[in-house]
Amino acid sequence: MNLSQRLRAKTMERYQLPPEECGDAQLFHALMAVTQDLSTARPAPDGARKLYYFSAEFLMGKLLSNNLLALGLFEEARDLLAGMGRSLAGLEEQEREPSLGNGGLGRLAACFLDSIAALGLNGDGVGLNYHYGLFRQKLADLKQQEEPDPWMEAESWLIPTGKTFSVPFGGFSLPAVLYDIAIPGAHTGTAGRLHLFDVPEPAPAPAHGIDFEKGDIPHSLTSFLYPDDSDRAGQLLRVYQQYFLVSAGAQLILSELEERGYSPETLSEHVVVQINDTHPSMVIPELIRLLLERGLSMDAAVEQVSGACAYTNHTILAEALEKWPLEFIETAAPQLVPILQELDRRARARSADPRTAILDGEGRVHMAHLDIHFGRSVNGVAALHTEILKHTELKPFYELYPEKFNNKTNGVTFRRWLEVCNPALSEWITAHIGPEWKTAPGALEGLLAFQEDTAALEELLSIKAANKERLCRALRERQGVELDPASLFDIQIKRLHEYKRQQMNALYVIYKYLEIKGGRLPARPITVLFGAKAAPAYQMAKHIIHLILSLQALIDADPQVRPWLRVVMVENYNVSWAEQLIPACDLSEQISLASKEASGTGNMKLMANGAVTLGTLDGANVEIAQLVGPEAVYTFGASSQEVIRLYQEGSYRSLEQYHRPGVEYLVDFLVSPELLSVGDPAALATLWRDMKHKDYFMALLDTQDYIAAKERALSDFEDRTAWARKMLVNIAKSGYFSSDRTIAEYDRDIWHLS
Ligand code: 26Q
Repeated sequence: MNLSQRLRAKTMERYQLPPEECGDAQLFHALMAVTQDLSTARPAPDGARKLYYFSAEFLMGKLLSNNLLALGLFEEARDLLAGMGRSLAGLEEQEREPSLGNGGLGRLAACFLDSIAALGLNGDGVGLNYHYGLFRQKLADLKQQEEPDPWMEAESWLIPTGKTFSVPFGGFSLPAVLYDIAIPGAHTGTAGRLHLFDVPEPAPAPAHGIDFEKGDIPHSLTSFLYPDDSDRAGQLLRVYQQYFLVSAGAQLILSELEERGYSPETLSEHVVVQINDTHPSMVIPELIRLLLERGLSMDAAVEQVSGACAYTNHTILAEALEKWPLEFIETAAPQLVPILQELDRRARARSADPRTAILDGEGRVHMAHLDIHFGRSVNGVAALHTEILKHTELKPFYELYPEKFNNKTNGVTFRRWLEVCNPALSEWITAHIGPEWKTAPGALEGLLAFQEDTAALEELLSIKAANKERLCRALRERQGVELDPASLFDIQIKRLHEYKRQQMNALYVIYKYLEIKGGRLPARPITVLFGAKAAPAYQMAKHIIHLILSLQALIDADPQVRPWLRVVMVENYNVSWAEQLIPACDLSEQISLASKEASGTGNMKLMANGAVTLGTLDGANVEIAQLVGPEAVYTFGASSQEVIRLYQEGSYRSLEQYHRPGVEYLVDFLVSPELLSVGDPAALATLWRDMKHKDYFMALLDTQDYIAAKERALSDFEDRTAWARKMLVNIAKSGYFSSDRTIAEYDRDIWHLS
């Protein structure tokens, strides 16, 4: 049966209507069901070794287009719907986006599942089924408000499996109910699975905001994803969540091992567990506990588990490295305490250096240390990041276990981030170099042959223009803002964090605003777009959102500036917004303080869609800059070595930077009468004081350099052919950042599945 016949059979069966007579919602659900049937009918890849990718977050995004593409039905579906006067994009309006992740780490896990499936590797994801996901962001009164985001509907991609495992908490146990999401692999006949655990009786959504009964663990355990913030009240619940995930996941591993006919003594031969940051690190003591229960000695259990587990680090921010009070674990999972104490003893026997201990003098468990001592691989997520781990952050561990350390530069799936989100560019690429890039993104380099082809470059510019118009329509419909598609689209989309320095971009907006006020007009209008959520308890991040929204309001109301400069914060930035914003971007803002952004992955998606990067030499920007060369990227700012030195010496003085010429007046604008008349004086004053006196992430250090680099980019943009060439080089060189390449490296160096 072809897709058209399947769809007809489905709508007749469900609604007794032919597809043409169905509403969008009916048609969406029927197409989802067809897609789901075809995905679940596929077998798992085989192999004696199986990977379990453990992650607290999987930011999957909508799945209809993605899964159709993987099944090889994307074009057929598009044409079929077009014949009925509908579109895939229109139907996807009906799909709710599961927001089971904060940002980069969660989206990386989703890209990895897509690539694992596409490479036909025997591997599944293991995570939690948060009912309200990360909060939904509302922007009102120039502030962020948080609301629950109930994404689950009666019909969704979740498949009940009927499997349940019992998780033993201190004082009670709780069934972990397993749901699966099928992950069809592109260009293979197989499918992987995302396993999501849930409580049997989830609590209903809170009436207001995202506060809920944190004590009611049995019902609220999977209510929300904990944002990366400092909300201490929720920390114990987060430990419960983590133990629930790893205990159920470890039991799933051992039951599958048995089903496959292998004994627990052979765990490390048949299982590999990739630990996505430290959030699932308790899987190590939990697997040891379960192996002890199955009769292994402590030595054998430790050996098997250490041989199965591998750890990925995603951060060098000290405050984001998890250290849980042992007392939390004593409450949530007391049975792990003696195992952790034994592992600490063993670690101390290997190294007398107290910096490598698992339990510190303050009764805290260092989760990363657990992974490094009792796992067989430690990887960073970009070349620079891995070097910093080896020589600075994790130096004592690198000295102890140099052979465990390796780099796996992140990647993104080009299926979602180019083929699905930018069909016009995809077709243009195929028209010029053929379809090989779809299975081997390295083939994009073939585009370099068109650098002098002015007709091709013109087409590239038209595609970008059309994508900008598409974004303008979306913003008009969803947010009621009217933008000028002929302006330059300067885009910064990522979680709100001081180290990512959205505040520095805001200082640029102030600079440009004052220039325009002074009669110095830019060559062309500029639209600065932001998309960012702030963790609910992260006050400074919320003040930065407030600053951006205040600038947006100030400029919108100013007839002198508005034609030349616009600022827009998209509400509730998520995967679906990213799919609209990325193809429409001219200038990609990647301006973190050097050494602080482990990799970045938005930078890669934007590059692949023909945006030119304006960035510091941080994370994967370093590799982007090396690949495209100095003509096709704008880099600026202090180097990671300089920044690391400033931190080590404690010699950064924000006030000195503030008094540098060209900085003070920009910072002082935060408390100017103009801005105070729009925004909240208390919030703006707090932010102003913080920038002057703290500036922990050295925004003022790089501000002038940033402004200069951005001015250069804006002026270069006016040579449209030269700019199109930069776009072309970026697209051509982006193939390296395919997550298919990243996953092939994980397999080659760590997993050994194929
Ligand atoms: C920790 C403790 C308690 C509560 C929450 C957390 C927590 C939650 C999420 C800590 C960190 C995260 C998320 C981190 C993250 O997204 N890191 C990003 O990972 C990307 C993929 O490797 C990189 O590209 C980014 O550079 C990195 O910031």
